[in-house]
Order: sequence, then structure tokens, then C-alpha cells
Amino acid sequence: MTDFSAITAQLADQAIELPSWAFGNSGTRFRVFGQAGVPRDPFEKIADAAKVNELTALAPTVALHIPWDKVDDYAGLRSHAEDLGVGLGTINSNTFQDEAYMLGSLAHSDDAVRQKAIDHHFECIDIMNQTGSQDLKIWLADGTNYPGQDDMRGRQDRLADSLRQIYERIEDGHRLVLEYKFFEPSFYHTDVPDWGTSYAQVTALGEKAFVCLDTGHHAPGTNIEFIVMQLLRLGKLGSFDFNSRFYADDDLIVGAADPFQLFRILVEVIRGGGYGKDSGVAFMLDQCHNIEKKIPGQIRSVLNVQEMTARALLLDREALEAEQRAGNVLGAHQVLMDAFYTDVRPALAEWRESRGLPADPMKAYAESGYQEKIEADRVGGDQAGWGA
Ligand code: PSV
Ligand code: MN
Repeated sequence: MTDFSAITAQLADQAIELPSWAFGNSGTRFRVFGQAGVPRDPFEKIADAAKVNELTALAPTVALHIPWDKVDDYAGLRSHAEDLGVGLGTINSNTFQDEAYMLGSLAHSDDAVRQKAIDHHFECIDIMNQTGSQDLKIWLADGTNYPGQDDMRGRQDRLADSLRQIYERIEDGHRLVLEYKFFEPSFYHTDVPDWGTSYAQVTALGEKAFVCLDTGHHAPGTNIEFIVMQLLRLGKLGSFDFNSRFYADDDLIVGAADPFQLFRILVEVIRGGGYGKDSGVAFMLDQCHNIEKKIPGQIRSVLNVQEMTARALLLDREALEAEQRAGNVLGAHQVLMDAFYTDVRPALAEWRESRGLPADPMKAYAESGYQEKIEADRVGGDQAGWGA
């Protein structure tokens, strides 16, 4: 087994982008449960995200969702973030809540609706240029509910044309990432349902376009690490939206439902050169905390990613390869499982302390008084939430 001290430099490089929407109220289609202390605007969301970074040194950027995080002064938002030690990250477009998009957006058959959706992405690109963001992330709710409802081929062609128009505006050094999702809110067909479709669309665009893999967007039983391997092999894995699922797009805390799956994904990320600052693969969370408190929910999430990354980095790859070459099925499996079963928590706690961080960031947050303070201070105003 690799020694823990050999992996600390790589661990120190870890950066996980937080979603601004994780700090707002959220729920299911049945109920949104409001919580005390929830941010009323993007400035307060960023303050909460900065708290997560302060206690973990794992979350240096915050992703924004437009229009949820629209402000008059993006330069002001940027300097507010920088004052708190974080940066503004990915800009997420939103074409799933406007009345006009009921039958789709970038794939819509009505040119006026399609143009509205394209213009929204142009606005997002303008915002990126003010926030210093690198990535424009596109997830589409486009699809149909009934066989025959629309022409799937025509929709795919229109989608390609819309994406091309958006891509033409992407500046050098910036990227377009296209997220796929196998179903929901459309149930019969989805216009970008799988990694293959996203790959085909972004490959047609060019070298500034990549695939975003949201771990919650696959059918049960899908071997997600295989997709990770393949996209890295093809040079088109741009980013992850991490979360956990039991049934569908549950958006639960990453590593909570199936830590072993997260470990296997990270093993392939590292194997394929997708880990680290210059890898070109962005780690993001895409989560909502419906019943648990939001800030500790985010702290738990980044710690889960860190713990499984440490285990994956500890994998003895030489021993694994030797067993694989020898055709030793159980020997190879055991090398992998030895890394997975290593409890890295004590070593990580010690290492955090050596860097001036709290050994236990969850405990440090509970004792910090921050939660009590925001609950007392943030009274009045409109709480941020899904759709606001
Ligand atoms: C869609 O389910 C998604 O995963 C997309 O990434 C959105 O941007 C995000 O959720 C927030 O609605
Ligand atoms: Mn997502």
C-alpha cells in the first residue's frame, strides 16, 4: 500500500466547486421545507460557501445558476467572493423554468423560443466574462413525454445548430460543458440522455467543448466508472456534478449512498489523468439539502470526496498491474479492495491540523457559532430557493 505521506501533495491540490443553490431552500415536488438562516441573495450564498472553504480548504470556487443568481453588479459579487477567499466558478444556464420552454429550449421547433434560449446563453457568456468563470454548463430539460409528440431527429439537428451558435461565442480559455441526464422532466425521450449523445454534440463543436457527468443522471446499475474511463480516454471529460442517488436524480450527499462507487469513479479519474489542477476535469457538487442543514451538508460532501480520493490515491497501482498481468483475478481484486477498506480519516485529521485547519471540520462548524449567527441575522427578506 502507498504511504499516506506520499499522497499529501496531491491531496493539497484538491478543489471542489460548490453549487450556490445548495445553500438555498430546496425540496421535492411535494414540499419545500424552509430553514432558518438561509441566504436571501447570492452574496449570502457565497458567504456560506466561503465558510465551507475556510474550514476545509477544499472548496475554492462557487458555481452560479442564472437567473437564480442574477445581480446588478457582477464585479461587486466577484470582489465580495475574493474578499472571503473564494472565486466564482461555472455559470449554469437555466432553460427549464420559463413558461416559454414547456416544449423545449435549444431543440424547440419554434425558432422564436429557440432564439430566446440561445440569447439566454449569450447572456451567461457575458456574465462569465465579468465573473472570471471558465465554464458555461448547459443542462437541458428538453425532450418529449409521448411517442410521436415531436420529431426526435429534427430536435437533435436543431440542438446541434443552437449549440454551434453558442459555442461560437465561447472565448479562448473558456469552455462549454454539456450535461446529460437519462430522464426527467421528460419521460419518453430526452434530447441529451446519455454520454454518447453529449460526446457526439460536443465533438462536433470543437476543442473548447466537453461532457459534464452528473453522477445522479444514470439508470440504476450503470457502470459510471466505465463512462469516466471512456471520456478520459477520448479527452472529453470536462467536469463532474457529484451527488448520490438511490433511485433517480436524488441529489443527496456525495458518497452517502454508495461510497464504493465514488471510490471506483475516483480510481478511474486518477488512472485516466483526470485528477489535479492541470487535468482539465472540474470537480463540482450538484446537490440540495432538503432535510439537513445546508452548510454542514456541504462540509460533509467535500470531506466525503476527499476521503475517497485519498483511498483511491493510496491504491498500489504497480501491485495491481502485476496481478492483472498475471491473470490473478482475486489477487487484483484484493489490491483494489485493500485501498478501499483503508480508513484514512485519522491520517486526514492529523494532516489537516498540520496545515492549520480543524482536524474535524464538522465539529469545528458546529462549534463556530456561524449557524446561530446566520439564523439570528437573516431575518426578513426573501429566502433563496429552487426557482429564486
Ligand atoms: C439537472 O437535474 C441538474 O443536475 C443540472 O445540473 C442543473 O443545473 C442542476 O440540476 C440544478 O437544477
Ligand atoms: Mn447536475
